Amino acid sequence: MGAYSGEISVGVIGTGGMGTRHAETLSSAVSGARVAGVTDLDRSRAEKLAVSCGSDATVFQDEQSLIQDDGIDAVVLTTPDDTHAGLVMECLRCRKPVFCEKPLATTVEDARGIVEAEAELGRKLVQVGFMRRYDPRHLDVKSAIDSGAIGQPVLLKGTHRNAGARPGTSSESILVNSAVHDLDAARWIVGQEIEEVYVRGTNTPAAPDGEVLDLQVIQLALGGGCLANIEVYVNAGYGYDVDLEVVGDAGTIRVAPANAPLLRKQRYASYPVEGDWLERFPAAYVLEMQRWIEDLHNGRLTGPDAWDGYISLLLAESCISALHSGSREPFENPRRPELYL
Ligand code: ISE
Repeated sequence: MGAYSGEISVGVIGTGGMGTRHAETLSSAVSGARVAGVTDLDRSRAEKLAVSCGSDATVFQDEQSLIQDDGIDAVVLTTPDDTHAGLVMECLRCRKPVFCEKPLATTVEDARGIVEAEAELGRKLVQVGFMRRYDPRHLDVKSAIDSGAIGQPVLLKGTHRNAGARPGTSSESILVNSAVHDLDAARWIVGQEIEEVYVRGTNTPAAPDGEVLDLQVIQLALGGGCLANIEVYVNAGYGYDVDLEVVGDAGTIRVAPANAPLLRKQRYASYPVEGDWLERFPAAYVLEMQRWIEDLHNGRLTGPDAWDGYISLLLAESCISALHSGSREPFENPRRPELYL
């Protein structure tokens, strides 16, 4: 990694919403990189994306041939969650930097395997797509906390609502697929590690499946004395909504309410609500890709790493235990290998 002689040739695996967004960002909004390869099970979609990137991108037969190709310097991985770990391991085997959409894996064992393999290599090659860390509205909150503007953080209040659950959603997958964002954001924004989790869930009338606990309330205790209360609701219906407020002993700070201006009309004041994460986080996705490419040129990754991905899955697993047991679960933070200190 590092010392690329010219533009970094990126291969994009998966051409759904996220893969398409990252490919378009790389080819139109980010300097120092180009989309050199694309692959997807749906070949015609991959062909369309290669053309729309306006480059001479190769459409690869499958993920392995893209990762192994000498013309590909780095990989963006946006396939279904349960394929991430195997493909990240293949990137590590080929010594290729990989930007992996969250979650890093779907099991703690697979995530630990990635951390061990990377630590063995002795250099970071993996970044995880926790894009809230690049969202200007979240970054404003983080800067205010870091500058001491609200004093000592004592409570974090989070909301994470999806308009509708995707087919096949289970109570557990909500924690692995969605809540990993909130677990990561909590650690990142207050700079404290989580030490205890407690989760309650309910099956709301909006849930298509009578068993799934589609609204979950996660309570956390963090090491520095801060508590957290986070709602994750995947059938909110009205739109996609991510909100965060941190209460400190000298004030509180909350992410700015919208990407759009406040409209006052017919005795109502309103902001639009986005439909999904692609609409809510456009700036974050550009900053995340731009920074990743700059870091690759500089030879040092600075974004959320395999360790963060691993910890988020360990936490999700503790949340699953808490959901099943109905009890508070202590969370013991494992010792970081030197690479992640
Ligand atoms: C989705 O997969 C995402 O990655 C979104 O960022 C997240 O907010 C949503 O809950 C997930 O389902």
